[in-house]
Amino acid sequence: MQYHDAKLLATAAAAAQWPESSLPEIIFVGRSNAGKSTLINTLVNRKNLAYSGKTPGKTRLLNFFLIDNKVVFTDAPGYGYAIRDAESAKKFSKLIDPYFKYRDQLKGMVLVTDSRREPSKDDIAMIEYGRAAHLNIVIACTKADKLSRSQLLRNMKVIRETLGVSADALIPCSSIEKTGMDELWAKIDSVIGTDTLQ
Ligand SMILES: Nc1nc2c(ncn2[C@@H]2O[C@H](COP(=O)(O)OP(=O)(O)O)[C@@H](O)[C@H]2O)c(=O)[nH]1
Ligand SMILES: [Mg+2]
Repeated sequence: MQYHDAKLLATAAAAAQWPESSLPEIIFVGRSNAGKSTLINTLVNRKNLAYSGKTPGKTRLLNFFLIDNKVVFTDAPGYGYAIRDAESAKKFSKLIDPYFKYRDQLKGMVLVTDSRREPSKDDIAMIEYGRAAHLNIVIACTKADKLSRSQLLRNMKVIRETLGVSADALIPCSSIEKTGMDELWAKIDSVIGTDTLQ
C-alpha cells in the first residue's frame, strides 16, 4: 500500500459550496451499504477519512476530498432504500444534477457495488447518467472476500451484463484483504491522465 495524502476540502449542499479547484474529480456513487466509505478509506489508506458507519444513508451531502494534491474524490450520498421515496429522490437529484451538468473537471465515476448483489435499478440509472455526462466509468465490486473465486467470477459476469459495461471496467475489491486497490488506482490515474508510460 502506498502512502496517500488526503483531506476533506469541502462539504456541499449546493453549487456555491463546491470547492474552488481545477484538479480532476472522480465521483464515487453507490447504494447505501455497498461499501463506498470503506472503499474510499482503503484506497487512501485511512481509517476514517470517509465516514464508514453502519447506518444507511448517513451522508446527505457531497463531500470533496483532496488526494495527493492531484485529484479530488467526491463522495455522493448512498442511494438505495431511500431513493425509492419521491422526496429523497428529489433531494438526491437536486444535489447531483448540477454537479454532473456544470462541474467541468468531473472526469470519472466509480460505481461501488456489492459483488454479492445484482445491480439495482438505481445503479443502472447512475451508469446511464455517467455515460450521458461522458464520464469514464469504473465499477468497484466490493466485499469480494465474502465469495469464492468461482462465485465472484459468476457474479461479476452478471454485474457486467446488467450494467452493460466491458469486463475491464470491473474491479473486484476487498477492504479486508486490501485487494483491488492498485488496479483501482491504475484506472483512476489513467482517467485523470497522470499515468506514466514505462
Ligand atoms: N467483508 C467486507 N465487508 C466490507 C467491505 N467493504 C465494506 N464492508 C462492510 O460493509 C458495510 C457497509 O460499508 P460502508 O463503507 O459503510 O458502506 P456505504 O454505505 O456504501 O458507505 C460495513 O459493515 C463495512 O464494514 C469489504 O470489502 N469486505
Ligand atoms: Mg458511507
